[in-house]
Order: sequence, then structure tokens, then C-alpha cells
Amino acid sequence: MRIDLSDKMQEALNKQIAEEGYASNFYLALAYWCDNKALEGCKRFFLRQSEEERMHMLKLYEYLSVSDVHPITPGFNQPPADFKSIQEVFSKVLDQERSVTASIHSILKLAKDENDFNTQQFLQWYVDEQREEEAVIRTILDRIRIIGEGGQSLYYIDKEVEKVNTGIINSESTEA
Ligand code: OFO
Repeated sequence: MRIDLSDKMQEALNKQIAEEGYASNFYLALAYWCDNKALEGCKRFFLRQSEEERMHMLKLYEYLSVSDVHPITPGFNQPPADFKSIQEVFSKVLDQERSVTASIHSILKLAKDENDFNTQQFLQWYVDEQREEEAVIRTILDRIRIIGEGGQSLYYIDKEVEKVNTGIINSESTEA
């Protein structure tokens, strides 16, 4: 089914491709920052996030493609390469996710203003995904705060993040 998208919507969805692509690269950068600190659980977490963000980007390519709109492949923006601590890493992740959430919400508002029901439906998946991602990151940040900054804290933080990787902590268990 071909979907008619306004010029403004085409531009907004193409911009979102760049947002998701950046998020994928950002998480890749974080994975190898963690690798460098021997934080294997955190590395695995960010590698998986990087793959998921790429998948979010590709969903947008497909949506534009079935709408007969040529998706624009974004250039690479340099993600940050260095961080003071794992606490700083996860708080930057929360900032990053909040900014993507704001971007999705603004496209959804545009879709509502334009009575573009197809795009509203398409974006709902992203709204849910963002809510779940933010919930997981907030849980990790809470645990990091509880563990504190003592000598073995990195070891315990990595173990907590590994629980997310294995599904012991997930978005369902974090949403009250
Ligand atoms: Fe694309 O899910 Fe978060 O950013």
C-alpha cells in the first residue's frame, strides 16, 4: 500500500533516520569504551542497543520506501569518545534517549496535525520502545546510585547490567 506523506513529514522522517543512526553509533562507541574498561556486561548491553537502534533506523527506511519516498542515508556524526565514569555514561544515555523521545513525539504531533493516520500508527511502536528504553536506563542509574563508588563498584555495576542482558531486569519489571 502506498502512503502519501507531506513534504514536511518526509523531511521529519528522514531526520529521524539520522537520529536513529546516530544512536546506533553512539552505543557502539560506548560498547568499546566499556570494553576498554573490562566491563563485559556493559559492552554486551551497548552492542545490543547499537543493533536495535540500527533496526529502528531500517524500519524508517522501509516506511519511507513503501511511501515512494527516497530515504536519505545520513553521514556519521562523531559520538563522544571519552567519559569520566560509568555513571556519566549511563546519564548521557538517558539524555540521548530523552532527546530521541522528544523527536518522536514531535513527529507524532505533526502526524496528528496533518491527519496522517498511517504515520501516527507507525510511530506508536517507537513511542512504546522509547518508554521501555528510558525505564531500563533509569533502573540501571538507580542501581548505580545504590551501589555507590567504592572500590569494587564497577564489578557490581557490570553484574547488574548483565542482568538486563539476560532478561532478569527488563522494562516490564521496571514499570510500576
Ligand atoms: Fe531508537 O530507540 Fe532509543 O533511541
